[in-house]
Amino acid sequence: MPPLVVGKPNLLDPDGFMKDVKDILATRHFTNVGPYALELERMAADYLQVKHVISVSNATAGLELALRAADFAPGSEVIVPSYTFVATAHAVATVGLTPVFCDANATSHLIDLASAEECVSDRTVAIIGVHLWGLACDADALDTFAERHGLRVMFDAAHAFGTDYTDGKKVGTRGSAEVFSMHATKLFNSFEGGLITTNDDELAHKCRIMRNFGISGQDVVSIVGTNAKMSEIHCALGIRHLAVIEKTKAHYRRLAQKYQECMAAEGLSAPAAILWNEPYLKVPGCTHSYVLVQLGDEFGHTRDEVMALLRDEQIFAKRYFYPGLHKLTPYAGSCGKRILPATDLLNERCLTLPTGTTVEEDDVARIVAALAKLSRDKTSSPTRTIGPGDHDTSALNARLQDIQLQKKKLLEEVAKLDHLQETISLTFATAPSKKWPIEDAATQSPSASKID
Ligand code: T4K
Repeated sequence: MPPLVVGKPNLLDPDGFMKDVKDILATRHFTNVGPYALELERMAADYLQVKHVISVSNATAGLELALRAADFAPGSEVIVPSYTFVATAHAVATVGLTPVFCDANATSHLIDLASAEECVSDRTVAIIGVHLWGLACDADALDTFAERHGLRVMFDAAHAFGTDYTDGKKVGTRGSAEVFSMHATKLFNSFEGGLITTNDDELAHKCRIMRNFGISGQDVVSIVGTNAKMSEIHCALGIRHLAVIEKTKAHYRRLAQKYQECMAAEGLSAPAAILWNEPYLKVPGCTHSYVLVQLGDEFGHTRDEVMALLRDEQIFAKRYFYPGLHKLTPYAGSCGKRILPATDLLNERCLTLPTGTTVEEDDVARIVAALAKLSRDKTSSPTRTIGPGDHDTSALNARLQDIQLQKKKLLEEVAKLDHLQETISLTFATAPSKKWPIEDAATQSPSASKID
Protein backbone atom coordinates (compact mmCIF):
# COMPACT_ATOMS: atom_id res chain seq x y z
CA MET A 1 0.00 0.00 0.00
CA PRO A 2 1.51 3.34 -0.97
CA PRO A 3 1.78 5.79 1.94
CA LEU A 4 -0.79 8.58 2.07
CA VAL A 5 0.72 11.74 3.46
CA VAL A 6 -0.55 15.15 4.55
CA GLY A 7 1.49 17.68 2.64
CA LYS A 8 2.80 15.63 -0.29
CA PRO A 9 3.60 18.40 -2.78
CA ASN A 10 1.51 18.98 -5.88
CA LEU A 11 3.69 18.84 -8.99
CA LEU A 12 1.74 19.86 -12.04
CA ASP A 13 3.20 20.33 -15.52
CA PRO A 14 6.74 19.12 -14.68
CA ASP A 15 7.68 19.10 -18.40
CA GLY A 16 6.73 22.76 -18.78
CA PHE A 17 8.67 23.54 -15.64
CA MET A 18 11.79 21.75 -16.93
CA LYS A 19 11.69 23.97 -20.03
CA ASP A 20 11.65 27.01 -17.72
CA VAL A 21 14.60 25.62 -15.79
CA LYS A 22 16.58 25.27 -19.03
CA ASP A 23 15.67 28.82 -19.95
CA ILE A 24 16.75 30.14 -16.54
CA LEU A 25 20.03 28.23 -16.76
CA ALA A 26 20.63 29.55 -20.27
CA THR A 27 19.94 33.17 -19.41
CA ARG A 28 21.70 32.95 -16.04
CA HIS A 29 19.19 35.31 -14.51
CA PHE A 30 18.74 33.31 -11.32
CA THR A 31 17.28 35.77 -8.83
CA ASN A 32 16.82 39.43 -7.76
CA VAL A 33 13.30 39.82 -9.14
CA GLY A 34 13.91 38.70 -12.69
CA PRO A 35 11.40 38.08 -15.48
CA TYR A 36 9.82 35.02 -13.82
CA ALA A 37 9.26 36.88 -10.53
CA LEU A 38 7.72 39.81 -12.36
CA GLU A 39 5.49 37.50 -14.41
CA LEU A 40 4.35 35.61 -11.29
CA GLU A 41 3.49 38.88 -9.57
CA ARG A 42 1.61 40.12 -12.67
CA MET A 43 -0.36 36.87 -13.05
CA ALA A 44 -1.22 36.73 -9.34
CA ALA A 45 -2.35 40.39 -9.30
CA ASP A 46 -4.54 39.67 -12.29
CA TYR A 47 -6.00 36.49 -10.77
CA LEU A 48 -6.62 38.05 -7.34
CA GLN A 49 -7.68 41.45 -8.71
CA VAL A 50 -5.41 43.32 -6.33
CA LYS A 51 -3.16 46.30 -7.04
CA HIS A 52 0.16 44.99 -5.71
CA VAL A 53 1.67 41.54 -5.40
CA ILE A 54 5.17 41.24 -3.93
CA SER A 55 6.83 37.84 -4.21
CA VAL A 56 8.86 36.82 -1.16
CA SER A 57 10.91 33.83 -0.04
CA ASN A 58 8.14 32.48 2.22
CA ALA A 59 5.02 33.61 4.05
CA THR A 60 6.82 34.04 7.37
CA ALA A 61 9.15 36.61 5.81
CA GLY A 62 6.14 38.14 4.03
CA LEU A 63 4.28 38.63 7.31
CA GLU A 64 7.36 40.17 8.88
CA LEU A 65 7.74 42.64 6.01
CA ALA A 66 4.05 43.60 6.01
CA LEU A 67 4.18 44.22 9.77
CA ARG A 68 7.42 46.19 9.57
CA ALA A 69 6.06 48.29 6.72
CA ALA A 70 3.18 49.35 8.99
CA ASP A 71 5.71 51.10 11.29
CA PHE A 72 4.20 50.08 14.62
CA ALA A 73 5.98 51.29 17.75
CA PRO A 74 8.24 48.60 19.23
CA GLY A 75 6.51 46.55 21.92
CA SER A 76 3.03 47.23 20.51
CA GLU A 77 0.58 44.37 20.74
CA VAL A 78 -0.96 42.44 17.88
CA ILE A 79 -3.95 40.15 18.44
CA VAL A 80 -3.39 36.74 16.89
CA PRO A 81 -5.47 33.57 17.13
CA SER A 82 -3.64 30.84 19.03
CA TYR A 83 -5.10 28.24 16.67
CA THR A 84 -2.68 28.79 13.78
CA PHE A 85 0.78 27.71 12.69
CA VAL A 86 3.54 29.12 14.87
CA ALA A 87 4.83 31.29 11.99
CA THR A 88 1.99 33.78 12.50
CA ALA A 89 3.13 34.57 16.05
CA HIS A 90 6.82 34.31 15.26
CA ALA A 91 6.48 36.94 12.52
CA VAL A 92 4.93 39.34 15.05
CA ALA A 93 7.56 38.64 17.72
CA THR A 94 10.49 38.74 15.28
CA VAL A 95 9.73 42.34 14.32
CA GLY A 96 9.67 43.45 17.97
CA LEU A 97 5.91 43.35 18.54
CA THR A 98 4.01 41.26 21.09
CA PRO A 99 1.51 38.63 19.98
CA VAL A 100 -1.56 38.43 22.22
CA PHE A 101 -3.43 35.18 21.74
CA CYS A 102 -7.20 34.91 21.38
CA ASP A 103 -9.43 31.88 20.97
CA ALA A 104 -10.93 30.28 17.87
CA ASN A 105 -14.49 29.53 16.88
CA ALA A 106 -15.00 25.83 17.62
CA THR A 107 -16.89 25.20 14.36
CA SER A 108 -15.10 27.32 11.77
CA HIS A 109 -11.72 27.21 13.58
CA LEU A 110 -11.29 30.90 12.62
CA ILE A 111 -10.58 33.84 14.93
CA ASP A 112 -13.17 34.41 17.67
CA LEU A 113 -13.76 38.14 17.91
CA ALA A 114 -15.51 37.89 21.30
CA SER A 115 -12.30 36.43 22.67
CA ALA A 116 -10.25 39.04 20.73
CA GLU A 117 -12.24 41.71 22.53
CA GLU A 118 -10.69 40.54 25.83
CA CYS A 119 -7.21 41.01 24.35
CA VAL A 120 -7.49 44.68 23.49
CA SER A 121 -5.28 47.00 25.55
CA ASP A 122 -3.97 50.50 25.07
CA ARG A 123 -0.92 48.98 23.38
CA THR A 124 -2.90 47.03 20.76
CA VAL A 125 -2.18 48.21 17.21
CA ALA A 126 -3.36 45.41 14.92
CA ILE A 127 -5.28 42.19 14.58
CA ILE A 128 -4.35 39.31 12.29
CA GLY A 129 -7.06 37.04 10.89
CA VAL A 130 -5.88 33.64 9.65
CA HIS A 131 -7.87 32.04 6.81
CA LEU A 132 -7.40 28.46 8.00
CA TRP A 133 -7.85 25.37 5.83
CA GLY A 134 -8.91 27.41 2.78
CA LEU A 135 -11.85 29.16 4.47
CA ALA A 136 -11.97 32.97 4.52
CA CYS A 137 -12.38 34.95 7.73
CA ASP A 138 -15.30 37.37 7.97
CA ALA A 139 -13.30 40.42 6.81
CA ASP A 140 -16.24 42.80 7.38
CA ALA A 141 -16.48 41.74 11.02
CA LEU A 142 -12.74 42.20 11.45
CA ASP A 143 -12.94 45.67 9.89
CA THR A 144 -15.77 46.67 12.24
CA PHE A 145 -13.80 45.35 15.24
CA ALA A 146 -10.66 47.16 14.11
CA GLU A 147 -12.44 50.44 13.44
CA ARG A 148 -13.97 50.33 16.92
CA HIS A 149 -10.54 49.95 18.50
CA GLY A 150 -8.46 51.95 16.00
CA LEU A 151 -6.45 48.94 14.79
CA ARG A 152 -5.00 47.77 11.51
CA VAL A 153 -6.23 44.49 10.02
CA MET A 154 -3.89 42.03 8.34
CA PHE A 155 -4.49 38.52 7.13
CA ASP A 156 -2.35 35.44 7.22
CA ALA A 157 -3.56 33.82 4.01
CA ALA A 158 -0.98 31.02 4.01
CA HIS A 159 -3.67 28.35 3.45
CA ALA A 160 -5.93 30.38 1.23
CA PHE A 161 -4.65 31.02 -2.27
CA GLY A 162 -7.72 30.75 -4.49
CA THR A 163 -10.16 31.17 -1.59
CA ASP A 164 -13.00 33.68 -2.02
CA TYR A 165 -14.68 35.90 0.53
CA THR A 166 -18.44 35.50 0.83
CA ASP A 167 -18.98 38.43 -1.57
CA GLY A 168 -17.02 36.54 -4.26
CA LYS A 169 -13.91 38.74 -4.04
CA LYS A 170 -10.65 36.87 -3.70
CA VAL A 171 -8.73 36.52 -0.46
CA GLY A 172 -5.74 38.81 -1.05
CA THR A 173 -7.81 41.93 -1.50
CA ARG A 174 -8.67 42.92 2.09
CA GLY A 175 -6.91 44.39 5.12
CA SER A 176 -3.71 46.43 5.02
CA ALA A 177 -2.06 43.37 3.53
CA GLU A 178 -2.61 39.64 3.08
CA VAL A 179 0.19 37.09 2.90
CA PHE A 180 0.08 33.77 1.05
CA SER A 181 2.43 30.82 1.51
CA MET A 182 3.68 28.85 -1.48
CA HIS A 183 5.46 26.26 0.65
CA ALA A 184 5.76 22.77 -0.85
CA THR A 185 2.87 21.47 1.26
CA LYS A 186 0.38 24.10 0.08
CA LEU A 187 -2.38 23.82 -2.55
CA PHE A 188 -0.48 26.43 -4.58
CA ASN A 189 3.23 25.70 -4.16
CA SER A 190 6.50 26.86 -5.63
CA PHE A 191 8.85 24.67 -3.53
CA GLU A 192 9.12 27.63 -1.12
CA GLY A 193 7.72 31.10 -1.56
CA GLY A 194 5.15 33.63 -0.53
CA LEU A 195 3.16 36.57 -1.82
CA ILE A 196 2.28 39.82 -0.07
CA THR A 197 -0.80 41.42 -1.56
CA THR A 198 -2.07 44.92 -0.88
CA ASN A 199 -3.93 47.84 -2.40
CA ASP A 200 -1.82 50.26 -0.32
CA ASP A 201 0.83 51.88 -2.57
CA GLU A 202 3.09 52.99 0.26
CA LEU A 203 3.03 49.63 2.05
CA ALA A 204 3.77 47.86 -1.25
CA HIS A 205 6.67 50.19 -1.98
CA LYS A 206 8.22 49.59 1.44
CA CYS A 207 7.79 45.81 1.22
CA ARG A 208 9.45 45.76 -2.22
CA ILE A 209 12.44 47.69 -0.94
CA MET A 210 12.71 45.77 2.32
CA ARG A 211 12.71 42.35 0.64
CA ASN A 212 15.91 43.49 -1.16
CA PHE A 213 18.07 44.75 1.73
CA GLY A 214 16.31 48.12 1.80
CA ILE A 215 17.97 49.08 -1.50
CA SER A 216 15.89 51.73 -3.24
CA GLY A 217 18.27 52.78 -6.02
CA GLN A 218 21.83 52.57 -7.29
CA ASP A 219 23.98 52.74 -4.13
CA VAL A 220 20.99 53.93 -2.12
CA VAL A 221 19.77 52.05 0.95
CA SER A 222 16.85 54.01 2.33
CA ILE A 223 15.52 51.63 4.98
CA VAL A 224 16.65 48.63 7.02
CA GLY A 225 15.80 45.61 4.95
CA THR A 226 16.43 41.93 4.61
CA ASN A 227 16.82 39.34 1.88
CA ALA A 228 13.38 37.86 1.23
CA LYS A 229 13.51 37.45 -2.54
CA MET A 230 12.09 34.48 -4.41
CA SER A 231 14.47 32.88 -6.91
CA GLU A 232 13.54 32.57 -10.59
CA ILE A 233 13.27 28.77 -10.37
CA HIS A 234 10.79 29.08 -7.50
CA CYS A 235 8.76 31.63 -9.43
CA ALA A 236 8.76 29.44 -12.54
CA LEU A 237 7.05 26.61 -10.65
CA GLY A 238 4.61 29.14 -9.18
CA ILE A 239 3.70 30.35 -12.67
CA ARG A 240 3.11 26.78 -13.91
CA HIS A 241 0.95 26.04 -10.89
CA LEU A 242 -1.00 29.28 -11.15
CA ALA A 243 -1.85 28.43 -14.75
CA VAL A 244 -3.77 25.33 -13.56
CA ILE A 245 -5.04 26.62 -10.23
CA GLU A 246 -8.73 26.11 -10.98
CA LYS A 247 -8.13 22.45 -11.88
CA THR A 248 -6.17 21.98 -8.66
CA LYS A 249 -8.91 23.60 -6.62
CA ALA A 250 -11.51 21.34 -8.23
CA HIS A 251 -9.48 18.28 -7.18
CA TYR A 252 -9.31 19.42 -3.54
CA ARG A 253 -13.05 20.16 -3.51
CA ARG A 254 -13.82 16.74 -4.99
CA LEU A 255 -11.76 15.03 -2.28
CA ALA A 256 -13.49 16.99 0.51
CA GLN A 257 -16.83 15.95 -0.98
CA LYS A 258 -15.62 12.34 -1.16
CA TYR A 259 -14.59 12.42 2.51
CA GLN A 260 -18.10 13.59 3.37
CA GLU A 261 -19.75 10.87 1.26
CA CYS A 262 -17.53 8.08 2.58
CA MET A 263 -18.00 9.15 6.20
CA ALA A 264 -21.76 9.20 5.73
CA ALA A 265 -21.65 5.76 4.09
CA GLU A 266 -19.54 4.37 6.94
CA GLY A 267 -21.84 5.91 9.56
CA LEU A 268 -19.11 8.17 10.91
CA SER A 269 -20.80 11.30 12.19
CA ALA A 270 -21.01 13.75 15.10
CA PRO A 271 -20.31 13.48 17.94
CA ALA A 272 -17.91 10.56 17.22
CA ALA A 273 -16.33 12.14 14.14
CA ILE A 274 -16.98 15.64 12.85
CA LEU A 275 -15.69 16.46 9.38
CA TRP A 276 -14.65 20.14 9.56
CA ASN A 277 -15.15 20.49 5.81
CA GLU A 278 -18.77 19.35 5.72
CA PRO A 279 -20.57 22.68 6.33
CA TYR A 280 -18.19 24.47 3.97
CA LEU A 281 -18.97 22.20 1.01
CA LYS A 282 -21.89 24.59 0.60
CA VAL A 283 -19.54 27.61 0.65
CA PRO A 284 -18.30 28.01 -2.94
CA GLY A 285 -15.31 30.15 -1.93
CA CYS A 286 -13.74 27.55 0.38
CA THR A 287 -10.90 25.62 -1.27
CA HIS A 288 -10.70 22.81 1.35
CA SER A 289 -6.92 23.07 1.12
CA TYR A 290 -6.88 20.84 4.21
CA VAL A 291 -9.25 18.13 5.42
CA LEU A 292 -9.81 17.68 9.15
CA VAL A 293 -11.76 15.38 11.36
CA GLN A 294 -12.54 16.12 14.99
CA LEU A 295 -12.86 13.00 17.15
CA GLY A 296 -15.22 12.82 20.09
CA ASP A 297 -15.10 10.35 23.02
CA GLU A 298 -17.75 8.30 21.17
CA PHE A 299 -15.17 7.44 18.51
CA GLY A 300 -13.62 5.01 20.96
CA HIS A 301 -9.99 6.03 20.57
CA THR A 302 -8.21 9.25 21.36
CA ARG A 303 -6.97 11.39 18.49
CA ASP A 304 -3.37 10.38 19.22
CA GLU A 305 -4.22 6.68 19.28
CA VAL A 306 -5.98 7.06 15.94
CA MET A 307 -3.00 8.87 14.49
CA ALA A 308 -0.65 6.10 15.62
CA LEU A 309 -2.95 3.30 14.44
CA LEU A 310 -3.44 4.93 11.03
CA ARG A 311 0.32 4.86 10.57
CA ASP A 312 0.14 1.06 10.64
CA GLU A 313 -2.08 1.42 7.54
CA GLN A 314 0.48 3.73 5.89
CA ILE A 315 -1.77 6.74 6.48
CA PHE A 316 0.21 9.69 7.85
CA ALA A 317 -2.18 12.17 9.43
CA LYS A 318 -1.03 15.28 11.31
CA ARG A 319 -2.13 17.06 14.46
CA TYR A 320 -1.88 20.70 13.43
CA PHE A 321 -1.29 22.87 15.59
CA TYR A 322 -0.67 20.83 18.73
CA PRO A 323 -0.21 21.79 21.57
CA GLY A 324 -1.25 25.38 20.79
CA LEU A 325 0.83 28.51 20.35
CA HIS A 326 -0.01 29.83 23.83
CA LYS A 327 1.57 26.67 25.27
CA LEU A 328 4.79 26.71 23.26
CA THR A 329 7.94 27.67 25.15
CA PRO A 330 8.39 31.18 23.68
CA TYR A 331 4.76 32.11 24.45
CA ALA A 332 3.93 30.01 27.52
CA GLY A 333 2.19 32.03 30.21
CA SER A 334 1.45 34.91 27.86
CA CYS A 335 -2.33 34.47 28.29
CA GLY A 336 -2.19 34.97 32.04
CA LYS A 337 -5.52 33.89 33.51
CA ARG A 338 -7.35 33.94 30.16
CA ILE A 339 -8.24 30.49 28.87
CA LEU A 340 -8.72 29.45 25.25
CA PRO A 341 -11.14 26.51 25.51
CA ALA A 342 -11.92 26.08 21.81
CA THR A 343 -8.25 26.20 20.86
CA ASP A 344 -7.41 23.63 23.54
CA LEU A 345 -10.24 21.36 22.41
CA LEU A 346 -9.29 21.54 18.72
CA ASN A 347 -5.63 20.89 19.51
CA GLU A 348 -6.60 17.74 21.44
CA ARG A 349 -9.25 16.43 19.05
CA CYS A 350 -8.45 17.34 15.46
CA LEU A 351 -6.63 15.24 12.94
CA THR A 352 -5.58 16.56 9.54
CA LEU A 353 -6.04 13.91 6.84
CA PRO A 354 -4.27 13.51 3.48
CA THR A 355 -5.54 15.53 0.54
CA GLY A 356 -4.06 17.13 -2.60
CA THR A 357 -3.35 16.05 -6.14
CA THR A 358 -1.29 13.03 -5.03
CA VAL A 359 -4.44 11.67 -3.37
CA GLU A 360 -7.29 10.08 -5.34
CA GLU A 361 -10.90 9.39 -4.43
CA ASP A 362 -10.09 5.68 -3.85
CA ASP A 363 -7.45 6.74 -1.33
CA VAL A 364 -10.07 8.76 0.53
CA ALA A 365 -12.30 5.68 0.65
CA ARG A 366 -9.36 3.71 2.08
CA ILE A 367 -8.66 6.36 4.73
CA VAL A 368 -12.29 6.60 5.82
CA ALA A 369 -12.64 2.79 5.86
CA ALA A 370 -9.57 2.62 8.13
CA LEU A 371 -11.11 5.23 10.44
CA ALA A 372 -14.45 3.42 10.51
CA LYS A 373 -12.74 0.11 11.32
CA LEU A 374 -10.90 1.70 14.22
CA SER A 375 -14.11 3.14 15.57
CA ARG A 376 -15.89 -0.24 15.24
CA ASP A 377 -13.00 -2.19 16.83
CA LYS A 378 -12.91 0.12 19.82
CA THR A 379 -11.63 -2.45 22.27
CA SER A 380 -9.68 -4.81 20.03
CA SER A 381 -7.13 -2.23 18.90
CA PRO A 382 -4.24 -1.87 21.30
CA THR A 383 -3.83 1.43 23.08
CA ARG A 384 -1.09 3.35 21.36
CA THR A 385 0.62 6.55 22.17
CA ILE A 386 2.62 8.74 19.87
CA GLY A 387 6.00 10.20 20.45
CA PRO A 388 7.76 13.20 18.97
CA GLY A 389 7.97 12.88 15.21
CA ASP A 390 5.35 10.12 15.03
CA HIS A 391 2.93 12.40 13.28
CA ASP A 392 4.90 12.64 10.06
CA THR A 393 7.17 10.65 7.81
CA SER A 394 10.27 12.73 8.57
CA ALA A 395 11.13 10.47 11.53
CA LEU A 396 10.74 7.39 9.34
CA ASN A 397 12.93 8.96 6.67
CA ALA A 398 15.59 9.73 9.28
CA ARG A 399 15.40 6.11 10.53
CA LEU A 400 15.75 4.79 6.97
CA GLN A 401 18.81 6.96 6.42
CA ASP A 402 20.24 5.71 9.69
CA ILE A 403 19.69 2.08 8.64
CA GLN A 404 21.33 2.77 5.28
CA LEU A 405 24.32 4.30 7.05
CA GLN A 406 24.63 1.32 9.38
CA LYS A 407 24.39 -1.07 6.41
CA LYS A 408 27.13 0.87 4.64
CA LYS A 409 29.37 0.65 7.70
CA LEU A 410 28.72 -3.09 8.05
CA LEU A 411 29.52 -3.64 4.36
CA GLU A 412 32.77 -1.72 4.82
CA GLU A 413 33.62 -3.99 7.78
CA VAL A 414 32.84 -7.08 5.67
CA ALA A 415 35.09 -5.75 2.89
CA LYS A 416 37.93 -5.25 5.42
CA LEU A 417 37.45 -8.79 6.77
CA ASP A 418 37.43 -10.17 3.20
CA HIS A 419 40.70 -8.41 2.56
CA LEU A 420 42.22 -9.72 5.79
CA GLN A 421 41.05 -13.24 4.99
CA GLU A 422 42.59 -13.02 1.54
CA THR A 423 45.90 -11.79 2.97
CA ILE A 424 46.02 -14.60 5.51
CA SER A 425 45.13 -17.20 2.88
CA LEU A 426 47.91 -15.89 0.65
CA THR A 427 50.41 -16.00 3.53
CA PHE A 428 49.33 -19.55 4.23
CA ALA A 429 49.60 -20.57 0.57
CA THR A 430 53.13 -19.18 0.25
CA ALA A 431 54.39 -20.40 3.68
CA PRO A 432 56.90 -23.34 3.66
CA SER A 433 54.93 -25.31 6.21
CA LYS A 434 51.34 -26.38 5.53
CA LYS A 435 50.35 -25.41 9.05
CA TRP A 436 47.86 -22.58 9.56
CA PRO A 437 49.59 -19.36 10.60
CA ILE A 438 47.73 -19.49 13.88
CA GLU A 439 49.18 -22.91 14.62
CA ASP A 440 52.63 -21.53 13.86
CA ALA A 441 52.06 -18.79 16.37
CA ALA A 442 50.91 -21.29 18.96
CA THR A 443 53.88 -23.57 18.56
CA GLN A 444 56.27 -20.63 18.67
CA SER A 445 54.88 -19.20 21.91
CA PRO A 446 56.90 -19.76 25.13
CA SER A 447 53.99 -21.51 26.85
CA ALA A 448 53.54 -23.83 23.88
CA SER A 449 57.19 -24.93 24.01
CA LYS A 450 56.77 -25.65 27.73
CA ILE A 451 53.94 -28.03 27.02
CA ASP A 452 56.01 -29.76 24.38
N1 T4K B 1 0.80 30.81 8.48
C1 T4K B 1 0.18 29.61 8.50
C2 T4K B 1 -1.24 29.54 8.96
C3 T4K B 1 0.84 28.48 8.07
O1 T4K B 1 0.24 27.28 8.10
C4 T4K B 1 2.18 28.60 7.63
C5 T4K B 1 2.92 27.43 7.21
C6 T4K B 1 2.78 29.87 7.60
C7 T4K B 1 2.05 30.96 8.05
C8 T4K B 1 4.18 30.09 7.13
O2 T4K B 1 4.34 29.77 5.78
P1 T4K B 1 5.80 29.54 5.14
O3 T4K B 1 6.74 30.47 5.83
O4 T4K B 1 6.16 28.10 5.37
O5 T4K B 1 5.64 29.86 3.69
C9 T4K B 1 4.23 22.57 7.19
C10 T4K B 1 4.95 23.67 6.45
O6 T4K B 1 6.36 23.66 6.64
C11 T4K B 1 4.45 25.02 6.75
O7 T4K B 1 4.72 25.81 5.59
C12 T4K B 1 2.94 25.03 7.00
N2 T4K B 1 2.41 26.30 7.32
C13 T4K B 1 2.61 24.08 8.13
C14 T4K B 1 1.15 24.07 8.45
O8 T4K B 1 2.98 22.78 7.71
P2 T4K B 1 5.04 20.52 8.52
O9 T4K B 1 5.60 20.52 9.87
O10 T4K B 1 3.75 19.82 8.33
O11 T4K B 1 6.05 19.97 7.39
P3 T4K B 1 6.64 18.52 7.22
O12 T4K B 1 8.06 18.67 6.83
O13 T4K B 1 6.31 17.66 8.37
O14 T4K B 1 5.86 18.01 5.95
C15 T4K B 1 4.60 17.40 6.04
C16 T4K B 1 4.58 16.14 5.21
O15 T4K B 1 4.65 16.49 3.85
C17 T4K B 1 5.78 15.24 5.49
O16 T4K B 1 5.38 14.19 6.32
C18 T4K B 1 6.20 14.72 4.12
C19 T4K B 1 5.51 15.64 3.13
N3 T4K B 1 6.44 16.43 2.35
C20 T4K B 1 6.86 17.63 2.85
C21 T4K B 1 7.76 18.38 2.13
C22 T4K B 1 8.25 19.70 2.66
C23 T4K B 1 6.89 15.95 1.16
O17 T4K B 1 6.52 14.84 0.73
N4 T4K B 1 7.75 16.72 0.42
C24 T4K B 1 8.21 17.91 0.86
O18 T4K B 1 8.98 18.58 0.16
O19 T4K B 1 5.00 22.05 8.20
